[in-house]
Amino acid sequence: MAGEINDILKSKLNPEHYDRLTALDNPKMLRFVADAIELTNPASVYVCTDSPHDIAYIRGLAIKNGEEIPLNIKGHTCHFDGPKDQGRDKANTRYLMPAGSTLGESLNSVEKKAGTEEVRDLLRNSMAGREMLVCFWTLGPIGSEFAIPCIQLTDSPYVAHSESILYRPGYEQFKSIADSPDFFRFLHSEGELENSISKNVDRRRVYIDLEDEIVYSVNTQYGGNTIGLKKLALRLAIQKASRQGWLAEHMFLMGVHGPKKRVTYFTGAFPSACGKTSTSMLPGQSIVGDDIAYLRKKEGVVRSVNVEKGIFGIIQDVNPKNDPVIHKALTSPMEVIFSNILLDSQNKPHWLGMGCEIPNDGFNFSGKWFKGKTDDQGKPIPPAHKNARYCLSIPDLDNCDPALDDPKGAPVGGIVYGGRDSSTWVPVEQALSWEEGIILKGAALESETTAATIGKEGVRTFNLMSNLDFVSIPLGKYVQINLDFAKDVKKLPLIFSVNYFLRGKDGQYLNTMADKLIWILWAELRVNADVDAVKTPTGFIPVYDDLARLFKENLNTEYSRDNYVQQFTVRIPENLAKLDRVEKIYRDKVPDTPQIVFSTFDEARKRLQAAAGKYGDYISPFDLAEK
Ligand code: SPV
Ligand code: MN
Repeated sequence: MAGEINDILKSKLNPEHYDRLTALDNPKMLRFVADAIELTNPASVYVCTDSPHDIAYIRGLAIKNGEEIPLNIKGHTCHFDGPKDQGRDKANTRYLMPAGSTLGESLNSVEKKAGTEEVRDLLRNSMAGREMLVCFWTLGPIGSEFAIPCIQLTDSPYVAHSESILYRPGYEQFKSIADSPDFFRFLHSEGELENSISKNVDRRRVYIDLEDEIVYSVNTQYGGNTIGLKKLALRLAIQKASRQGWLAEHMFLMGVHGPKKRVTYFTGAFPSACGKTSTSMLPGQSIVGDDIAYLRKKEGVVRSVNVEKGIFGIIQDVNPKNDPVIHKALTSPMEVIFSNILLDSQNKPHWLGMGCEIPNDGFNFSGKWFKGKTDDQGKPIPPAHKNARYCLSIPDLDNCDPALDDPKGAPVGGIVYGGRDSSTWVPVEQALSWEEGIILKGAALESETTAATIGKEGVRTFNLMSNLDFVSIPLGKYVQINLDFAKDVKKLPLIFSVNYFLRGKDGQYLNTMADKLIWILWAELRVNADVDAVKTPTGFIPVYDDLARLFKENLNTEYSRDNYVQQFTVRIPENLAKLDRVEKIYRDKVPDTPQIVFSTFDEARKRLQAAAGKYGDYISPFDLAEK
């Protein structure tokens, strides 16, 4: 180790922690830590190993410094982010790009030298008077080909505590990589605090250095901006995957339970707050992961892992009826961090849609809260934020799938793309082929914005593969890589779209929340060739009788022919308008769009026009079923 690095480490680490760090003997890692110490100037440095003692220390620190409040149930704590720090900050999240190179205008970037200087200036002395935590975690199952070692430096014990719940340990894993330079690095500081929240959110930055695989994050606490291994790592992983021929996706991974105890694994990509977690938690099914999956090909089979082992999920609408498994976990003694909920005077958490009355006062992200409280613009402050979350470990759930820690990953039978679409897509549909699935389902995905990101809600936005916020390569290349992933696969996963948010003429939702179970069970039957389907201009949809049976058997409800017609009518004008909108984005903003994208749009358009000529603009599925 270079003398200078050693001197820096010795100046801030006591002998025990110095020994812990240097036991890893990885020059690149030691240099990173020393540089961050010099830059952020912490009062002390704590090196966290995988031991329960160290995790308990971090948790205790979060409580001691006021970032977490212990609640009445054993293992439960609560954390608040500031009123202006309640979601991912897309505008201030940028890729550091070397001068002259670009990712295209759809992705936010800043010139690397200037951007690095800017973010390092904000990080300078940011840890003064505080302890730097040095944590090691692993993305993916330990010892697997999917695994990526990571180091997180942070002055927020809340961030480190969340990571201990969400990720597999990495200290011992780091020993096994010896002096390899191949790992992700994250440096985070919450910056100056006021009442335990980041004060200078106007200077919040999340800067991603794809070349050096480092992410800097400063002046923020919200998990999506700070938890390195979550969306910060996903952006690095997409770039890495593109070089190595695998996929890093914003996807759940779940076991769907078919007839005769058959389990078929599905991945599913949905934009934030559009039903991804609730799908992976459906009753009778088993969860591997709810947010980020890596996919690789092994001997002609697509296999996938959850890179996490926990859930940082939206708590709104979690209630005994909609999400019994999560609800039970949130009311049982186990490790849970609630964030941005309402705390009552008994230190009990409350949230929107929890299925019972919410108190008229308490404490929330705005401080002391009372019914009728307004913000600085006179807008009512809700009791709990719409993006309030819970953080817990999947092995603590009753429905944890045994594949969670399988180093080989689970074989993928189906891939689902879903968005918040009030007008166009039917509730479930199988793509006509892999190419059509990637292009007309994944790459054409649009969704109405939600509270998970800062900005206006309900705006229809293009969001290819539900991954636009995280893609770190030119978009055309990303689509091509997805198309090419089919090469050498013996049995391709089937691709489906789902839409839980379709509305009728009266503006009412056409489905209940429970219906999504039926769509995924139908998809499972399709993957296993157990049911026929109706061919429409946009894909294969269920036959009425199959749905009626699935509704009866699984939800004990009568599924009427009228429901089927309303939900599965092919809406030609809406589909054509959607193709036009999305095509325009590719033509105007994605110069490297593969030609096949345009030809596939053309074919889809022709099919829609031909069908309209024959049956009219709104085509009942029964008309097509008879053919
Ligand atoms: C999402 O917004 O997609 C999440 C939560 O999963 S986070 O990215 O951490 O904000
Ligand atoms: Mn997500």
